[in-house]
Amino acid sequence: MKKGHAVMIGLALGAFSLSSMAEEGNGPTASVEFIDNDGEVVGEGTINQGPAGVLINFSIDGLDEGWKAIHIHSVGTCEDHEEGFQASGGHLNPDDSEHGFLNPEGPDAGDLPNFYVHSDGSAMVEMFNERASLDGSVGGNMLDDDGSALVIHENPDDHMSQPIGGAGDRVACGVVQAD
Ligand SMILES: [Cu+2]
Ligand SMILES: [Zn+2]
Repeated sequence: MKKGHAVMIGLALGAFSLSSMAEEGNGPTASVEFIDNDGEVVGEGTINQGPAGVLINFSIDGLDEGWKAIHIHSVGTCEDHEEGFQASGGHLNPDDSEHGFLNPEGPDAGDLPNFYVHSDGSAMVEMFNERASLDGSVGGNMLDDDGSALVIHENPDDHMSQPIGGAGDRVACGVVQAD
C-alpha cells in the first residue's frame, strides 16, 4: 500500500515536471515541439524571455543515450526531417560571430551548452542564452521573418569547431512558435 502511494506520487511529479519549471515573467514566451528524423514527437519545450535573454526549458523522451549538442538554428522549419533538418540552416548569428563558447571569435547567438540523454532516452533541461530573444530586444531575434528552430545533434558540441562544433547529424528539431 505504501509502495503504491509512492509510485503514484512519482507519476504525478513526472507529469508536473513535463510542463515548464519557469515562472512566467513579463516578457514574450514561445513553445517548441521536437520531432525526430522519422517525424515522431520526442519532446517539448518552452522559451521565456527575461530582461537579459531567454530561458529555455525542454524535456526529451526517445533519443539515444549520451551527450548532445543543442543550438538555435536560424530558420524555423523542421519539415525536412528525413533529410536531416538541413532546412533549419546554420546557427542564429546576426552579428556574424564564429561558433563556440571556447572560440576567441565566438560564440554565435545560437550557441547553447550540451546536455545528457539518460539510458532510458530521456532528459530534462534548463538553459539560459543572453545572446538571443523572442522580440529582438537582446541579441538575435528568434522570431524574425524566417523564425528559428531548436536543433539537437547526435554528438556533443566541442565549443570550438566550425560551423557547429563537430556535433554531427541533426537528430531532433523543434520550430520556435510564439505563444
Ligand atoms: Cu546545431
Ligand atoms: Zn554556433
